[in-house]
Amino acid sequence: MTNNMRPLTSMHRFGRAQAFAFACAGAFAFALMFAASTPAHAAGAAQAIVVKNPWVRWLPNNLPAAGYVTLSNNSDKPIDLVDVSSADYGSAMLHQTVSSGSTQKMVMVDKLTVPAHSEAKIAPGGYHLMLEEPKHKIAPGDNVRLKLHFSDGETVETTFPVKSPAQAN
Ligand SMILES: [Cu+2]
Repeated sequence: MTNNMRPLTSMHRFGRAQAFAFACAGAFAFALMFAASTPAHAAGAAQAIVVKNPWVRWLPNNLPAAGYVTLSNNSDKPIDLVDVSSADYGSAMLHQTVSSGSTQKMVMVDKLTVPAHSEAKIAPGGYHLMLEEPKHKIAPGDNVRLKLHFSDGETVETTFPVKSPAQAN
């Protein structure tokens, strides 16, 4: 137990960012330690984009599902989400819900900018990741994988828990 505690103590001298990068370097034990307090992110070098609160709203009767997520940009430059793909859906697109008068429609969007040191929310009523042509049966309680492609060349693949409209509140 004493041996286990020593690295934890020395880690307090690191800043949070350094500690986070350290976890990314592949130290599995540290990754586990930080799992509770840090958002989900892809493995590898320190990422400019961090993905938070991913989830998919499932609809019955083969209606399209919608993916929602908050994108946080830790870099000094704006970064665009430019594409979405999925191992679980044949079609994945970035859509935006727009109101004109009393009607709403959704339009395809070719990018979503995440401002430097800020966030962009893909959330109900605004943007969504339109998910169609499921490659296998997908139901609430499942997890699906979506890959987000960014203008800086990075891709982030993340697990999205699938929820029913009731679970999504
Ligand atoms: Cu849509």
